[in-house]
Amino acid sequence: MENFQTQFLDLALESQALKFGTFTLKSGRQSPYFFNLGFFNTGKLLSALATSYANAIIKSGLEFDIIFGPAYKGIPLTAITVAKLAELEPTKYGKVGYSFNRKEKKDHGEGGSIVGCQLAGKKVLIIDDVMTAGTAINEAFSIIREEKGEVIGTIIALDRQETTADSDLSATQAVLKKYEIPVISIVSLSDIINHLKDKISPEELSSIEGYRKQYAPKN
Ligand code: OMP
Repeated sequence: MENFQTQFLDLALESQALKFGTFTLKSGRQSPYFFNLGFFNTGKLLSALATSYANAIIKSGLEFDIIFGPAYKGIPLTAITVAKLAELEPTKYGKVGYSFNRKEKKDHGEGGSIVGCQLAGKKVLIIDDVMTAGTAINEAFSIIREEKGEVIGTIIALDRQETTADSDLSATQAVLKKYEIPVISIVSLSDIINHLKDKISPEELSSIEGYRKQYAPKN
């Protein structure tokens, strides 16, 4: 694992963004762990979070014009990540734009549902927090297509590596198959298990292992 990944996981534990217990997911599944990126809620944590996203993006080598953050949680994510990329590699990323959607269309002023850079004709990287079944990402795709942008990839903080409701593929594999674009992540469930296996209780570890097995992709 890279430094930015271990630092991210240590901060996730420290800030309690990563919790163990019993949680009901958006999909209705009962999960023994939950990752709430909203707990990265101070300047120090946001700066570290931005560094993690930026490093994962730099490592991926993806080329894009704009980072799009779907409302609401994606909005601060695009802002901090675009700023951090420009700080780390100004020549390559200094001109990358940021953009997000409004949940409700504005009918006065400049109107429209996109704030920041317009997406038409641009290569767009979507940024989001967690991918479980991929529902949130499908919505972002529709918005960008409507605006005539070209999605070239997705970056998320955590890939939970779970199968979607209607296939044997994980949500990230399903996105790759459906849209032919990569989903990159700062960390995955495997990274959580590898890095934290000595830091969490044997009971917590065994329920996470059991959950992983239950929803593991079939290939
Ligand atoms: P999908 O849209 O099904 O991929 O689920 C991802 C969304 O679920 C995230 O954007 C969160 O709103 C929420 N979520 C988390 O934030 N953390 C988790 O660990 C699990 C979920 C979830 O409900 O699956």
